[in-house]
Amino acid sequence: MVRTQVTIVGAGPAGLLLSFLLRLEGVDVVVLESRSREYVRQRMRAGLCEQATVDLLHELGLGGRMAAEGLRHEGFSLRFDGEDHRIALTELTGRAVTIYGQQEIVKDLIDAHEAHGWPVEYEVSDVDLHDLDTERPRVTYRDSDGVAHELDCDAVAGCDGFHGISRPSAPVSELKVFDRIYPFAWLGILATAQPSSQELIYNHHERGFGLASMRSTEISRLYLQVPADEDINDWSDDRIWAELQTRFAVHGEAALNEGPIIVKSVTPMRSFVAEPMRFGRLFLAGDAAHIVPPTGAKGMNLAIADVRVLSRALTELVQHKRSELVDAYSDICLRRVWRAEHFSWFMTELLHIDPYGDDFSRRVQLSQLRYTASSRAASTSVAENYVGFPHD
Ligand code: RFL
Ligand code: PHB
Repeated sequence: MVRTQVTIVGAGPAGLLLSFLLRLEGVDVVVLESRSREYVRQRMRAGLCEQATVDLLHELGLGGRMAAEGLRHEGFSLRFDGEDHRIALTELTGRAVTIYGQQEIVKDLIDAHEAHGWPVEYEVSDVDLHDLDTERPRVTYRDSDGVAHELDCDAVAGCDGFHGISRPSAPVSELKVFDRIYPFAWLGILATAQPSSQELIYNHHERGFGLASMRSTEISRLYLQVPADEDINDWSDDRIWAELQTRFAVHGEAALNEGPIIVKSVTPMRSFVAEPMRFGRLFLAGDAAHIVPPTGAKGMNLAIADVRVLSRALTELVQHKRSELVDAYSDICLRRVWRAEHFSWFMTELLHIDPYGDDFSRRVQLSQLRYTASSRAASTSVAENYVGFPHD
């Protein structure tokens, strides 16, 4: 049995940032990750960082590459009826967002760990959590060679994403779950093609929603609304480009630059919250506790906000034996989580075509789009939520 203070399950953005913050405070940490180092560094996910996320990474000395390679965006476009309506984020809120891939943040965090000599255990299996309702929980697992280990700790941070083992380790009766499954998914591609616009385009079209994002001035990241059970094999590259050009057309003209597709995948859409984000000495953070549909670009930003609160709470608990902050952890985080849940749901409903919608829902949707685009009050509300709220 090995003694540590905090066991972190999962080395995505939540787990790695929590490990970084706790280790800066001198807390003893073990990080367990089921995937390989290479897989974690390459996994393609989010792209958009809120101002508070960017500020935090700079504060921690982790923002060097982001400052050089990230793209600061001061607005985005709502496109419907083939016309663009700019949401002037910075003019309306004084803040901006930054395009910088989640896997770049993950790489920066892994590089920082390695520079400090802080280990992460990759390719572990059979992670199991025990005695979570006591002050000395235990974690058992097998390392990459299949050798069994046992950790004795003060707290476990469940940062293992939506499909991890942490949330299901709490008794079903202790967590209340809220969720919504949408009748559509996103087909996402990464293409070697210059973005056709300097800003993101959220495009509402009668054939379905589309999003034109980017990873750099040379790489486009594009998404299409497709049915929930869509098979990626039904989408040849030609079919994807044809559908994108139809949905993004301006006055009937093709409006996107095309290029070779490097990656394509289908992502289901859901909203999900587990309350509270704690059971005994198990603390859930990031996607392990909540999921938002990607339309609001909130998932990774929420994960980062959670672990910022959690790192302070766990430091107080394990270094100073004070439990006020761990007791407040779930309530503090859930306020931000539910704001993001509402905004992500709102943006999803605003922009997608509901296959079960009727003429009434279509008319009110179009009215809300026009109102969002034309009213300063409505666009300010969207902009304020989109750039995100300051950390507590
Ligand atoms: P992650 O990233 O899923 O990391 C969890 C880690 O835990 C590991 N793991 C385990 N390890 C040990 N034992 C087990 N039993 C384990 N089970 C799992 C996994 O291998 C993994 O390494 O969760 P985390 O850290 O909470 O981070 C959350 C974000 O990844 C997620 O919210 C975002 O990607 C969501 N998201 C977006 N968020 C934004 O803020 N802005 C965006 O622009 C944005 N766009 C998106 C997105 C997510 C998308 N997809 C693919 C779901 C766009 C898309 C298409
Ligand atoms: C992305 O670039 O992957 C991205 C950007 C904005 C979103 C979702 C995804 O709302």
